[in-house]
Amino acid sequence: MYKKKINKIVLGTNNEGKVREIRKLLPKRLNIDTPKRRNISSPKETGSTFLENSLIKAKYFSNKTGEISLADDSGLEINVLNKKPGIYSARWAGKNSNFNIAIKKVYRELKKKKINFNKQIKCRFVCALTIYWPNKKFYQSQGKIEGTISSKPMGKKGFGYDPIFIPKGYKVTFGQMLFSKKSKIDHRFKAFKKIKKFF
Ligand code: ITT
Repeated sequence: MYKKKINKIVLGTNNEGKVREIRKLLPKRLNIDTPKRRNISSPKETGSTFLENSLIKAKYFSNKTGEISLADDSGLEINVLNKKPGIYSARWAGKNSNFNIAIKKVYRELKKKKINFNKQIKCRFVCALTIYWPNKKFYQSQGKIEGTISSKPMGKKGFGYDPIFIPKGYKVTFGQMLFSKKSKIDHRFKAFKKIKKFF
């Protein structure tokens, strides 16, 4: 099964930011479809880990379409918040996926813990990817990037929590970084490197 390169795929995500970034990681020759184009909404994420939730999504979209699906479950883990928002990263933004709300919540929760921004607030982005074939076989990978939370949101590039995440070794947030740079160091790229062989 794995010997044959994948030519066609349904991305198992309804997040436009992810669609944009995953598209750029995949080869140009690949035929890429999206649930949005087919009017399929996302399943409930009932898992307790990134890997479980990415499997739920990949399996769901493959079953719905009869195609091979690639799904991403990702999020931001903040050490002093006991790894929250973690798998709840999207849910912190509410029904309308408003990341101003999610980012405000991060600062509110840090304030509750009386966090001093002179100290580094350690965190990481995690990305779990699952490729699910219609014959029910699947393959998973995970990638992480360590970093810190910036004292205020900076930059308008990227999506989600990018304006508050400063990757380790850098002085700017993902929100200030060109995608051509982010996409060579981030959690999604690291997870994708491990499944690249299928494409
Ligand atoms: P799908 O389930 O349809 O893929 P979602 O937004 O609900 O979309 P997740 O459950 O995986 O996806 O939530 C992950 C959230 O974590 C996502 O909404 C982003 O806000 C955030 N996130 C993940 N990767 C990110 C990145 O590279 N930059 C900024 N935020 C990111």
